[in-house]
Amino acid sequence: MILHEKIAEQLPARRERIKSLAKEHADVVVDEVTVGQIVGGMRDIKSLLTDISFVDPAHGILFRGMPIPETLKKLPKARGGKMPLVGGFYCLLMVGEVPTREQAQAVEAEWADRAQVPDYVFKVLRSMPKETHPMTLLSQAVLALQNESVFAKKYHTLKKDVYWEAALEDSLNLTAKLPIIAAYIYRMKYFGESKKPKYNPKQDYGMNFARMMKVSDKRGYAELTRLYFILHSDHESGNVSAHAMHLVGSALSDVYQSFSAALNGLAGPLHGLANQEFLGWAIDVRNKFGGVPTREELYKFSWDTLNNGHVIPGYGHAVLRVPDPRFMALLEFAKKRFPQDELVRLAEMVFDVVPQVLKEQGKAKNPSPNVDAVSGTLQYYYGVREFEFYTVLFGVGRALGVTANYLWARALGQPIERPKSMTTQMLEDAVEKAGQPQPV
Ligand code: NMX
Ligand code: MLT
Repeated sequence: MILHEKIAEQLPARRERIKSLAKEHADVVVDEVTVGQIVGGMRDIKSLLTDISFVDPAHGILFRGMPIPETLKKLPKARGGKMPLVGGFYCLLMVGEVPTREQAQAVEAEWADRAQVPDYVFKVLRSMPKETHPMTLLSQAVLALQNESVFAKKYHTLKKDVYWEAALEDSLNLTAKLPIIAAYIYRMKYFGESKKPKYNPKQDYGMNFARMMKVSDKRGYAELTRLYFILHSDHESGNVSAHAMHLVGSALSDVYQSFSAALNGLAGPLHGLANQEFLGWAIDVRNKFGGVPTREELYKFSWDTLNNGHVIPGYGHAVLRVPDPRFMALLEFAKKRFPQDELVRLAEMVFDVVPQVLKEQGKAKNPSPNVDAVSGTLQYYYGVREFEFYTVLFGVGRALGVTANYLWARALGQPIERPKSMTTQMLEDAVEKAGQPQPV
């Protein structure tokens, strides 16, 4: 299998580099920690190791060193489309090389072979109350699948240096099954259907998902799906979902247990749920003004949101200091295909007005949009109008990045994560020692 071969080939050199850093250069200082960072959510503390992606505050995401336009350009494309095969992108994340078409198709074929979901998973989903949030359903389905974990089953017989092989099996199995589970949740929850979606090995990952969702591809939903999964895959390791995956995985919990935890973090309104929140906010604007409002009306509406103590969803970021290039890529997709759509025009106007409002308020360090300020708008255009479902789509994409990280963490023998905590008194003592007046 292509991923197995490539990773095995790269491993000796990668392990040597980590060994050398850990043994010979362990005392080199790369960062220092301030009281503000400890009190303020560990912001910007450089303390995680990954080679899968990096977020440059001024330029945004780099997947294996490549910005979005280069990534989309270089990867082999899906048949009849302009967007890359998701299988090729997964290969890039996993092994750090742009794959050939054959290699990309080999990953797609791996997924097709593994695309069966055991009946008990669907049973778990059907047994839940109707109003259960789709992110809860997705997380439960993933946790139910833990029963299938190759890593968990073999754990007692495996030596540490081959953990990654079982992790790769679990990663491929999970990512193969997720589109089926997500589409099942969608059709079950919103259309009352209980028929299990069937993966077609002749179609790629993106087209399979579009078809299983029963969203017509006439206007290019499979293309959006490919782009959507790629853009949402990874955002370095410190964001809540990636970090949750890494943290739980560091206890040698398997891919399913770790990813279920990641999804629970993604389900928070300050993280992945913001796509649902943004679209709800945009629809409120549209309903209140009977369409796209004037700039003045939107300006006042935005201030009212802030004055009522709410955040403006889809705006701001903990790391980025420019408009999120994922937002720009999705907006470009929409403007090329359906520029006149009312919600696209509204998203553009929000992009024009809200940064000014946030700057005037003077609190947000980054007044620009993040990926969530337009992603739901595109889904809505294609007929996926159930906002609550949008974070599930984020989750299917996020699995690609966090499983690649999980795999390399096991391959490189990354240890259990265990930062040190301090008491308030200890921080006050540190302030005093630094010669600053004691806080009240
Ligand atoms: N609307 C109103 N206030 C905001 C916003 C916003 N969009 N963004 C930041 N602020 C406030 C923030 O609440 C904080 O206020 P306070 O001092 O009263 O606690 C202040 O500005 C400083 O926050 P920052 O340091 O700029 O941002 P932080 O790193 O703490 O948080 C987010 C980052 C993304 C959580 C924050 O910008 C936010 O809540 N945005 C809206 C929700 C959102 O879009 N989340 C999705 C993030 C991307 N994703 O997909 O995960
Ligand atoms: C993400 O994609 O995880 C979000 O943009 C949040 C982050 O990077 O902090």
